[in-house]
Amino acid sequence: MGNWFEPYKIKAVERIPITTREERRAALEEAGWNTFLLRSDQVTIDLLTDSGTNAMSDRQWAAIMIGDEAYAGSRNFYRLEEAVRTAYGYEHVIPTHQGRGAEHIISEILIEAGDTIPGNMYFTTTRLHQELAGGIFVDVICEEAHDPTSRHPFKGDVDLDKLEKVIEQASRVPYISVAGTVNMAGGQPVSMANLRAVRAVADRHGIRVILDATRAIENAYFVKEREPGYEDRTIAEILLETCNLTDGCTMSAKKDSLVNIGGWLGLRDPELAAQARNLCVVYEGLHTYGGLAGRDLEAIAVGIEESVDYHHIRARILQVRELGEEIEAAGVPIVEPIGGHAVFLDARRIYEHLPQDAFPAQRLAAEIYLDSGTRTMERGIVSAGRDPETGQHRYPALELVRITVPRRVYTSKQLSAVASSVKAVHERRAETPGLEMVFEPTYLRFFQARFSPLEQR
Ligand code: P71
Repeated sequence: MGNWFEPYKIKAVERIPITTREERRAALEEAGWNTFLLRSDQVTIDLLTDSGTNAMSDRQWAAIMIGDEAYAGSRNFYRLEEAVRTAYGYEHVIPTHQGRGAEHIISEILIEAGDTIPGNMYFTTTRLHQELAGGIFVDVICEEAHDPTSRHPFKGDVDLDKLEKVIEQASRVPYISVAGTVNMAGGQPVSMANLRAVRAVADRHGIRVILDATRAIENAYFVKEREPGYEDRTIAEILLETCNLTDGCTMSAKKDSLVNIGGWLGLRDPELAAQARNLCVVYEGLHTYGGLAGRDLEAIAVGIEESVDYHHIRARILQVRELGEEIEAAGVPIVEPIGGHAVFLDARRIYEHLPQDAFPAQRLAAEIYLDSGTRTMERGIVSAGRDPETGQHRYPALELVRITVPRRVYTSKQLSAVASSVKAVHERRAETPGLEMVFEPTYLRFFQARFSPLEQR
């Protein structure tokens, strides 16, 4: 791995709450055993997500002060547009309040009832917007992605045979949905070679490719690290090459771009862009602010510039990897290889005695919180939701807990403490029962579902 260290120094700090086990038990009961329902004041180390939880730089805080809060035509919008054109290469930029705002707009524009959208594994909000627009998402990710033990270097790759078959059988495919890195597969990258092949398939069938660029910079780091021919290319070059293979992208700036809120839709086709700007005013706000303040737009622009810095992205990826290696060294089963934004615990193998409908990953996330006040996230059967056709649970192959690392926020010493906690929870695995779901909301149930613990069988 080589020596790495954080390429920054810390100018402001925030006190974190230290709690007792009794307090955490009470908090968990109150939260229905769902880490999404905990208050952050009850959380010591918050590894729920890397989304919007980043630490901004002094330059970004300075950018906040030059926010131009004009309703229309804010100068910060043009600054963001320029930053996106330079780094991502899309001519048309439509700001949105966050990633799902962009997903909503692109889905509504491109998808007609009965359409099929193939993609390299679902993401919760992405798929939901595709479904709400009348489409059906079909997973065409490579088989290795469903196997937590496979060490394939690019587990985000599309299985080209699956893709061809889906296209052949579909009545219409408006676009191929490609993400890099693939969140639900464990933050796994897609290779440039695979992306080029996907582009070729799309061209042959006259289909668009829409990228989920949310963590495309993390993807670029893996490409530089692992893909022959890319060792000497810069992160910026790889990012641009990635985007050049696509017709547009949705972006949650809350991840790669080192901000706390924001997103955008990038497009090349001026006709589509005009439609998107029009829907933007319906759902988000005028097309030069998209639900964001001018200061937010400026902070994203600066964040984009900082995010392609090699030393930044290297430290980011290697900090996550170090956490994963420490957990793995304790004998805890994790998803291999360690992904870009998070370490994923394999709850299926940890709680071998629990059936999937006893929500093993949900329980594991709760146990880690009880042990140390560390908040993580379920990424398994609860997240997968129900099949809209049959109303039955979807049973995903991966039943995981995600330990997600915000950018520039926690020290490696803090992450080491998290690794020790995971080890302690793992040692108690045999005596841990599952959960029962006692409240289930209609949409994206993982956010608000409530559970109660099952008695030991
Ligand atoms: C993450 C999130 C935020 C989240 C979303 C849903 C459930 C739990 C947490 C958001 C993503 C993402 C990808 C690949 C689009 C979005 C939506 N991820 N694509 O991982 O990871 O962006 O949150 O800005 O609307 O915790 P948005």
